[in-house]
Amino acid sequence: MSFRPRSTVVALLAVAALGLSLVPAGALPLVTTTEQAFAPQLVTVDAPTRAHRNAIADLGLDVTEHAGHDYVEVVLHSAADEALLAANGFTWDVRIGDLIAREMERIELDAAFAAANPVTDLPSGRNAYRVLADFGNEIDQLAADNPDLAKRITIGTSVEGRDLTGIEIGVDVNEPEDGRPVFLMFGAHHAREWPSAELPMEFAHDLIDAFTDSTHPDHARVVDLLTRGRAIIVPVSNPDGYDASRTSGAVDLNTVVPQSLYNPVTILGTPGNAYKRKNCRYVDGQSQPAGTCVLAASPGGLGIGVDLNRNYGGLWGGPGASGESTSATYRGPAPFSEPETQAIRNLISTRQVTTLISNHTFSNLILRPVGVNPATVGPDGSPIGFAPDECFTAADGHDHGMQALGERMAAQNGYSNQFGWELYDTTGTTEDYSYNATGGYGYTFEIGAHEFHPPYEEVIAEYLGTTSHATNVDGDNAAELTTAAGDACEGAAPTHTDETVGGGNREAYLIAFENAVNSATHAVLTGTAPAGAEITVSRTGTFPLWDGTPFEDTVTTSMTVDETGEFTYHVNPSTRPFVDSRKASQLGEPVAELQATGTAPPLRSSTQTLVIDTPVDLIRATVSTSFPVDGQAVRYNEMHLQLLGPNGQPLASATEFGPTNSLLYSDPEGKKLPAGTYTLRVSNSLAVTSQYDLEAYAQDVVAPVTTRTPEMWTVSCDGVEVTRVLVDRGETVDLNTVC
Ligand code: 0X9
Ligand code: ZN
Repeated sequence: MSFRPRSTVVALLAVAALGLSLVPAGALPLVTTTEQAFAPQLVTVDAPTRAHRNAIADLGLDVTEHAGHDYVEVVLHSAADEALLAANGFTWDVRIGDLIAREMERIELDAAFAAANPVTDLPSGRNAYRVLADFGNEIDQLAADNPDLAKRITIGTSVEGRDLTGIEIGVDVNEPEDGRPVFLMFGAHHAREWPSAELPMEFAHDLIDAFTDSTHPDHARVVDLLTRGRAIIVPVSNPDGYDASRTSGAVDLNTVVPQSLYNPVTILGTPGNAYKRKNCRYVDGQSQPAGTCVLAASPGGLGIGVDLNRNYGGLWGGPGASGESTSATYRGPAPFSEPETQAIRNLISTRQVTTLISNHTFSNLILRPVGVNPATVGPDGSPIGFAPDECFTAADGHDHGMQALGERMAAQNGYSNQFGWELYDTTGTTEDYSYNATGGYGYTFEIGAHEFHPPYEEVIAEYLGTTSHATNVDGDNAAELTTAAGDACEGAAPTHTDETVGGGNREAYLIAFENAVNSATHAVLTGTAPAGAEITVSRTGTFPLWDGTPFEDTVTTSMTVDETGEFTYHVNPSTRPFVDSRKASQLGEPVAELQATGTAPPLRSSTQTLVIDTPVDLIRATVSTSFPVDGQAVRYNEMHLQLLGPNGQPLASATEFGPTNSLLYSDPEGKKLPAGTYTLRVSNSLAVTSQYDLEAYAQDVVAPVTTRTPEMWTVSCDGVEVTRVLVDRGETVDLNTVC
């Protein structure tokens, strides 16, 4: 591995800062001197396969989305992080050797930029990052200036009692709900990802400016959008964490105390939490006094809290989410254990959100469901598979699936359009939950090329599209992009091939909003009812957590019929995405199985046999290893797996590095695999332990129990159930006179 020693000056200052502690004595324990003296680093870890990247994330390290075909970037917050990486045999290069020093450099760059540019081309004209209070103040101002168009909404409160504030924008925003669909945007689930709050806030300004200014180039387009739909923007989803990261408390120390390399107050102030990721929950399930978070002992604020983007329901507790509370990806003690995710769940369950973007930083990516490798066998025994709406040929003959929409948005911001799982597995993320529970399209945007919060000038360029992107920042995700998304939607005509490209995230957001109001990509209910009647649609369904426990979600939304006595209700499809498609690929009881322990000495292999008496659809197998170090099970080893047919011919292999290797084999032409004796060969190519566990199953793909168990919306009028209706994506169903 290669280390670049971090600056001695900063190391000394960090130690000096201890003596000048701003933390009230006796509050919470301070971290040890060793941890304080370690400057957080951004390192590029050699990781040639996805399994390497998953393995690094599984160590509980703070893995970023910035990865290429052979590396992933990781934030090392402490000497312990560094030791853990080394102990597991990983090698790395240092990219930003001292994030604290970089933080101060950014502060200086931003101060110079702001001084030279009192006003910028952003819709708000801003020239520097906001602090938490700015968001609420601006939202209040926008609502006060545009009372019929914008209003403040408070969707809940955080662990430390801060408001979760949003802005709702649409024509006649204060009138009762009238059946228009919602485009929803979030920012700052992760504390340190400041641009992810800036861009949605700018989009709020942009929509209002374009609507109110008849000379604005997008005036007609935005009037149309805000007449046909509503935008809801929650710029800061993790206000406690954001505030801690941005200012280390209620005051922005960087504006109060002039910063310089020689100012230790700054070192203990903003940078102390500048790279915090999670929320501010100090002890699972317990409320805490405001201010606990910034005082908590945790290098870089990393250890404290729940990763809100692992805390959502539906497959909660699966791969890519840790059960260890100190991990960067701690999923929390239960799905929706955190008030921040509860509030977002409540919002998504009470409005018809047809398209959603959860903004993050960084890596220039547009990520879409699903979050785990589709070959992974899920809690119901079936492979997770692709999202059923990956491709969707609408009535206009064009492809309006999630892949195609991602592609159109990517043409604007220059990002790579890909699946969430392509870099590493995740479960419990916002868009996986919302898509599973509602069928509304959902994406994660990873804004920016290099850093969690780059100099502000880059934020402006990311919004306006003045950044020059090749395919993505290094061109380094291109290979993964073509393999995963390339041939997904063959046959459907591409949409909007004449669209101008390079319009930045503002244009990508507008395209997403247009998708949200486009009835070709959601569903519509029409009918008549007395003026003033309240029409409610509701659906309850379960989706398993990763351990198989059914987890219930209810969506209940309402609209009021206007004086015409006719209504048009834009809704998501009545059947949730995975309800049908997963049935088709359900696996039957094993016709043959093997559960064995074996040994394969270093650089040697060993074999086991699986005897199959009757032809079968598929064989799947998993080899796993673990070995103890200092009493702890360390799970990374290299056992490769190969499947050989009855005549000894190689059929499939799994050669990734990681705790497990899995393969799944079926006949390429869909024929049954013949009966016979199959061989599983386990090879040990990394000499740490010789013992392995092997499981193998031969199974048929069984037909669905019933041909179709679709879900229906239950429709009520003024609280009285009147009918149940089945409506698909792209369909309009006339309910006639409902009451
Ligand atoms: O890990 C996350 O929560 C997101 N990346 S970040 O660096 N901003 O933390 C990505 C979530 C969706 N991505 C995947 N499914 N991989
Ligand atoms: Zn994030």
